[in-house]
Amino acid sequence: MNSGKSARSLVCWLTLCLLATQGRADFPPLALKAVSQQQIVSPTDIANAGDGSGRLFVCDQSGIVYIIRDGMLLPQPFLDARSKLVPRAPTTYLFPLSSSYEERGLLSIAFHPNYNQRDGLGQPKPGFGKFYIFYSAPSPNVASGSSPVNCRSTISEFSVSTTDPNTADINSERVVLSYDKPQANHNGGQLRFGPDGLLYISAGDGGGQHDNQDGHAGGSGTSSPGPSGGLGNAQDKTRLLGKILRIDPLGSSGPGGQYGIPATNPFVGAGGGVREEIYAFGLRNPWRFSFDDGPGGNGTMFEADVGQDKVEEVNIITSGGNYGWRVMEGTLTHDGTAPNSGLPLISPIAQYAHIGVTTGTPALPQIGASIIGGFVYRGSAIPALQGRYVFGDYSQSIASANGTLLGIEETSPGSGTWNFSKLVIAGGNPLTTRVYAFGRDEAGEIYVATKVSRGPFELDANGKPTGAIYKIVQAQVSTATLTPAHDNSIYSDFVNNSNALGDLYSGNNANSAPRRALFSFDVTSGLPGGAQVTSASLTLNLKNAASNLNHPMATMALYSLKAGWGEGTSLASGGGGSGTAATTGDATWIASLYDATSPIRWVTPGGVFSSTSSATNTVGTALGSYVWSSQQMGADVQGWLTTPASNFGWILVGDESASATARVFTSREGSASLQPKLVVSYNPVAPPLSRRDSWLRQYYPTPGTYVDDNADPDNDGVANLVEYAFAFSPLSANSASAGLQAGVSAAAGNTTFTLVFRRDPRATDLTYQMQTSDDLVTWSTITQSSAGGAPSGTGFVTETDAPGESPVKNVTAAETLSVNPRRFARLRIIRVAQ
Ligand SMILES: [Ca+2]
Ligand SMILES: [Ca+2]
Ligand SMILES: [Ca+2]
Repeated sequence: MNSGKSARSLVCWLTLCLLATQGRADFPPLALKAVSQQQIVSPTDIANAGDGSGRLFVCDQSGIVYIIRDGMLLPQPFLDARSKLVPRAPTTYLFPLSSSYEERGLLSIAFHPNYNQRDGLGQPKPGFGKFYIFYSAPSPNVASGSSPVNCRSTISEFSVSTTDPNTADINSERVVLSYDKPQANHNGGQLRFGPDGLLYISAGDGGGQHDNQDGHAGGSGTSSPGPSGGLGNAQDKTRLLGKILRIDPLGSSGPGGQYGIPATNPFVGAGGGVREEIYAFGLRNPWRFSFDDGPGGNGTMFEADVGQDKVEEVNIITSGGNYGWRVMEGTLTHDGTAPNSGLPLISPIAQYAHIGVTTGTPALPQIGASIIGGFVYRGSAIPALQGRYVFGDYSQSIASANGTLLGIEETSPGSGTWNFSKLVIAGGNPLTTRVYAFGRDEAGEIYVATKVSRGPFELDANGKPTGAIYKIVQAQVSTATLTPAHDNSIYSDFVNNSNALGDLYSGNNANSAPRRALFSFDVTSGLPGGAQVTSASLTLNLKNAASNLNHPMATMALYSLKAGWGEGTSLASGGGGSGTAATTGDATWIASLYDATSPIRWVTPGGVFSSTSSATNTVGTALGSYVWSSQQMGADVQGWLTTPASNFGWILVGDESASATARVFTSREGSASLQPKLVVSYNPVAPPLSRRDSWLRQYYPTPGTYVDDNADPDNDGVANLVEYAFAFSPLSANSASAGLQAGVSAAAGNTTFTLVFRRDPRATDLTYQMQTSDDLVTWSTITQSSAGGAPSGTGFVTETDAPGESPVKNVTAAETLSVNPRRFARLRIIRVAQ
């Protein structure tokens, strides 16, 4: 049964081995831009309607669907389905929603592909205005014998209001498909339409442990885990649990007539009570799945199956596939005596272990407790993320709030070998919150839903929701270039010599006596606190080379020093190849800190350093720059940042295998352009906020706060959008005339109408139009500025800095009125959401 699977397992483990050692290099550093905080308690799904509206729809586990539009959470929910769900305590329902840990609730939303589609005659296509939600309803059925009933997983259709696109009609519910579950956990709960236009549904195995308890096929008949050898719901194709289902929600051929069974479903006609809704099986808790259906994608279905107590797995789902649960957990055997209901058992493409679980050869990385499926990135804002699958882990343990963002990428398209990465995230990864779900906007950009609190109703100490929605954006990588804080040379044949203020020597002299060069860098002041170092390289300028004609290339290695050392004031005259008498505080071959009477000696003459090199380079005799660079050098710098007391720098050990291999490098005392340079890339930082976002945050610090462009909360007669355009405060009264003034001056034979308005060149999402009219009907634009650009137009006169308010400008426009002196003017502000 397992031979084929074992071979694939090995491949998989090798893949995961790569990830642990070299995986992260190909994923770009990312940052999380807050879209909503303190507004949603427990966000379980993020979806878009595919209708060009740019809106995100966010499910809250408690039963509410919110809309985020243009970076703001609309004050009215799209749908409040709380009354449909399993109720909270107190209630007469036997299994109320728990306030502490709860997997049931409103779990996802999906919009019909024809949500906004009309036919050639303008008539709505089937599915127009329809969307679907997955939620846990109270079941009307009662437990009988060993078949407990905890709740009823319910997939229902609703319709959007015909008059308000931001409101759904709660009374439009049509239950499409529903089924009972024996336990509260393992709901699956994802709904998504595939590239085939059909609705895919993930169903968990029913809950409990081992898929072998009460209510599970071949289970124990008790609430305790059952005996080994049971079939389990996930392998039982007569049950919907532990499956990916595929239906046509507009069809009627399925049981109950509220949905259709696609004729191409793999088990159509199988007979024997096999459910024809099944698309794939052998899954434990397929909490999240998605399709690689963006531009450039081939529609592959990625599913993340939450494991039991050892491993978490990513699967590529294929029609009719058996993913192994409860026989297998990932590539590990869970119950080797359990029957399967169809070979092969398909292995995951990637997996990781729970914290504290050592398994696999080589060992799987220990990431966390529950996998959270994400998306293959097909957006445009982060080119380096293109085609890579971004997902996450809920938290390192159920009790903690430290989820991790992860990624996998195929080594080459179609190779079937996937590298796994822990993503580099500005501010650190793991996060300080739980990862709960991912979503995608219409442009293909990816969002992550998080929460700090555990339960579906839990608030923080200030009574605020802890859920948040973040957009995943490209981080900015910063680099710092450091010159040595100290450098020096030591000489094996002149054990009390140094060359503190002279050149750096490394390698053997003509008598095969080694010299070595030492460097240290003040990374603590050269890099910001908390920086995450991504790479480091050291550039040295070769200014002279010994010439061993039989040994022209010298291998030179950097080792991290393990003891402090010094740089005094010694300066060898002439070539300095043997150094000169050390001064107090110099490093020498035998002393880390020379002192004529009481030197501090190295434990090992020649310097105490790591037994393995951090980087090597081959240095010939051609003068100029040589670069040492490696992942270990970055790790060294990171270690020095984290533990400054360990920062003793590196020693450069030359080729000590032959005579006359010495190389002479410019030291920190040399000219600036030739000094040793350590270039450190570090700490991806979040990109700066747009002017719009930074203006909003200044006055409304909570991301996602709804601010109506047309409102005037400070009653100064300036609407919020205009406050933004003028760089005013929306919360304190401004003088409207400071933003827009008009003047008339008469001169010989004509009249000049002068208009001055404020412009904020940072507001690249705005167009400013100064318009005039004779009749308040027909308006002409006489001066315009858009996207932060300089004003222009027939009436443009000049633009000056608003005094003391850089970079705000005052723009002057004017018209000369020779005939009809009646003239109206208006300033028009147009905003295009970015
Ligand atoms: Ca020096
Ligand atoms: Ca106002
Ligand atoms: Ca104001």
